[in-house]
Amino acid sequence: MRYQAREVGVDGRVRLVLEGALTARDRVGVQDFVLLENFNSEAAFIENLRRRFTENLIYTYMGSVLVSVNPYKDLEIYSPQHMERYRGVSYYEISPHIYALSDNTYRAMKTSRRDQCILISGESGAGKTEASKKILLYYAVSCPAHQRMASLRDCLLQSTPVLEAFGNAKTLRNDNSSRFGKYMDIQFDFRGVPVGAHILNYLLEKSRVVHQNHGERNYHVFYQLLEGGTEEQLLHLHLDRNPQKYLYLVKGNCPRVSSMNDKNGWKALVKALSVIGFTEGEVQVGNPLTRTHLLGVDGAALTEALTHKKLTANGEEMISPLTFEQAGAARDALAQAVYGRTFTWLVEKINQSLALDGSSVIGLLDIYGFEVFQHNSFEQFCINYCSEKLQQLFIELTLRSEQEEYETEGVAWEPVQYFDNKVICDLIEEKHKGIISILDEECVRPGEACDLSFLEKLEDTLGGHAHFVTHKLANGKTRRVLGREEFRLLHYAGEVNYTVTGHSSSVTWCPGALQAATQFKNSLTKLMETLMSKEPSYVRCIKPNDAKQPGRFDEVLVRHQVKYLGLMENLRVRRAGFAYRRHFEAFLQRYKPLCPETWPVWQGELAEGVSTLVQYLGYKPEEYKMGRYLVLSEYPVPEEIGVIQAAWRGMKARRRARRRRDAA
Ligand code: AOV
Ligand code: MG
Repeated sequence: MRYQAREVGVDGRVRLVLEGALTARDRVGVQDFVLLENFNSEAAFIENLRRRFTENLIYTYMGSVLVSVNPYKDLEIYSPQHMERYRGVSYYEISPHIYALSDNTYRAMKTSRRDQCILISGESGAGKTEASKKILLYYAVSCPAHQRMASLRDCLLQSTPVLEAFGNAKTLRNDNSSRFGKYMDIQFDFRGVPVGAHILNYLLEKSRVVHQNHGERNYHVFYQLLEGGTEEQLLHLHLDRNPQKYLYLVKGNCPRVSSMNDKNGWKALVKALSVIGFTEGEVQVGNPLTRTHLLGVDGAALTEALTHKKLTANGEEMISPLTFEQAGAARDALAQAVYGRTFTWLVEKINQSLALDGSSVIGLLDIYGFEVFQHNSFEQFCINYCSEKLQQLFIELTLRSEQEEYETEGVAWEPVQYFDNKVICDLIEEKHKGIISILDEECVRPGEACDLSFLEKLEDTLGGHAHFVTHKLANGKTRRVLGREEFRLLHYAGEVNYTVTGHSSSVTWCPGALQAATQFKNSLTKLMETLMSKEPSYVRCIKPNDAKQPGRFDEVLVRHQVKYLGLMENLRVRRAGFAYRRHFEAFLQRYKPLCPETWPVWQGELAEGVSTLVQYLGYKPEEYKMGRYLVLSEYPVPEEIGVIQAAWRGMKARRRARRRRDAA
């Protein structure tokens, strides 16, 4: 079986394309991995990615999945002219692009009236947030809009600089790393006009507010304010311009990032805040780490609260002073809480400015990507757990259910093997014996629960699990590579050592993590349900090197990602299978105008009508399969809107001609 892409001509007929592109294939590779001759070879897969990357072709399809490699440089491919070019065209007519995926998702929503979602995954720095911004831009700029909606469009676009200023920071992996998860529903009315949006945010990394690892920064907004704020603003806030003067900004010893301009960042933030509708007053007191009067509390009372604790002994209340460390921890906890609430408040305000329900939805998911540092704490644990869940969803939807469907449909099928990371998700979230359950139990235990007893409990319950390792070996000896306060998880994307003791007493697992983990687990479960209820499209982002450099394609690094993302398995399922499927009835209903035998009504058996139609459309026998209830095909049956419209146009023209003839 030879695989070739096809396009739909104006006459509605499917034609083979790529004849021209084939001559250039040697240089630029194939634009869809499904077209790879040697599709079982990982080397060929990576070579195809490399060739395209070298030619600045960062996007490649795998059926309807878009694979994207971070170019680490600005490419001139995102202009309004490019948007125009991708509007209404099918995947195979033009070079792969994030706009093509956005446009196809949009049209699928309009024609099928089913809610859609776009899932963007990949490790930290792979390009998820950039991809999500391009998609948002596409919808804001190229969807039809009416005058009233101009302000919505602005709010939609301006929500990004606000959330990035407060929720992104420089890490060792990414200069603009998202430290919160974001799911945005974009609401469309029945005409396909964007009318509103809603943002859900997930667990912000709060420990960063009080501590940064070497070479990392606190949230962008602090540096932006100090660099870009006017003299008056800084005076009002009692701030000094030099970030190195602040305990909360010096820990990473990294006040500047070469790829960032904090001054411009501040300008963009101020503009965005005013577009969204924040008042001047709100913007003035928005900075949480300043003096007490800005918090609206009495300074002396706050000092008292941060340096003393209330005890009850023998029914009597006593006030006793805290130690220096304890008071520091209390201050840190307060700073984190204030920052966390400020962030939640920002999201709420943004949501108010966007609120309006439509009749259908496109959901956009951009979360933190898998990350490994020298020191990994509770927050990395949550981030990597989230990444596991998203991978699980991908497996569930593309590998498992797809294969199960062939079975139900009675289509002959050679199963494709894949690594199912459910085993790791269970290890983390299972009731009673998962890591989160154990953490919860340890945290609520009366007496002084401590991080090390939590680790012991983990060892007792999970020792021997294939994906969980501590320094203790089964034979009673010690594994040297792991410390006594660490455990290692073998994640789908790699090994990570987690330290259970905090780097400061306010960032420990117990009791700092109490409730946070369970809450996070519950909100992720809900998110997965939301996503499952929609029709998904995927962007799989790949990071080409660890140096954040343009033009560098590190094969070892890329191979590792291709492996753990399950791209080869995904390709095998695509190649062997049929990416597109429709119920007989829906299929006939939609396409019957294309064929004289099925138009205006098909009287016979549904399956027979579908066969007639498919053959008329020029499909070869090996290109589609008839299941029990579904027709399955390799490629979407004629690009929907274009074809149907062409058919209707043709019919109308014929009718007009007939009328003219009759009149004459
Ligand atoms: P991430 O979202 O996947 O990481 P980003 O989207 O922030 O990664 O990308 C990291 C950096 O790579 C960006 O700041 C850009 O400099 C560059 N980049 C990514 N995509 C493109 C592109 N299409 N064109 C040009 N440059 C790009 V994290 O948020 O850390 O998981 O938590
Ligand atoms: Mg990001």
